[in-house]
Amino acid sequence: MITLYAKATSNGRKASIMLEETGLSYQVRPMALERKEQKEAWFLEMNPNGRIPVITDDDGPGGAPVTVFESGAILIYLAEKSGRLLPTGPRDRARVMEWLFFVSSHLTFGAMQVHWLARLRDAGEAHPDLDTWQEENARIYGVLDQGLADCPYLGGEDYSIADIAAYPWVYRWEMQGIDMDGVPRLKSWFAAVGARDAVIAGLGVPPREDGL
Ligand SMILES: N[C@@H](CCC(=O)N[C@@H](CS)C(=O)NCC(=O)O)C(=O)O
Repeated sequence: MITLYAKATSNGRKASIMLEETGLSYQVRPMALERKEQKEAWFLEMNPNGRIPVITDDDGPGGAPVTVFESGAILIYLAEKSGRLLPTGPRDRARVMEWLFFVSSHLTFGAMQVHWLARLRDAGEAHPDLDTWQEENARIYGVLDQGLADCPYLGGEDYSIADIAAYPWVYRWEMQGIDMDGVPRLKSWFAAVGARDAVIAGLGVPPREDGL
């Protein structure tokens, strides 16, 4: 059995959407980030970085249990375990990997800065770096839009783990102050990916009280 330790945040949702897409059997251990459960010793043993998501798989490689942290590593692990959403041909695989790594570094970090700084602003503690990170995040959205210039998905012709990595961050475009009309290809991609049953289901795992 796979156990997902997560909250329905942008990084947590990468893992929950992927689990829903693969149809692998899993259970969820909701994490109370506001109570800093992710910094407790038992959790740090699984992820020394003290952040969600983490998965454990009782039936890992060779039938032995395994723990995986970092959302990008979880996507690759689940793709390889299920044989889904990561091409095996070197050319197609390289394209998926380049967008997965772009999203895992640039989008994940840039959008996260905007989320943190926008929350501070909303709490009345405006931070001078917010404008800089919003500008950088808007640039990253432009790169994603360019990546969709000649194909419907970030990894090429087929939906893949690169799209799953990006979707939960783009899902919060409004909070990030993004003008989606300025990135029309990404806007169409966002509608298509968001219509998938597994994406709709994964966004709600584990359920959030605030409905975000
Ligand atoms: N690079 C990590 C980032 C994980 C991350 O930042 N998770 C956030 C939730 S979206 C978290 O656990 N925050 C709680 C904390 O920072 O203590 C990944 O991709 O998994």
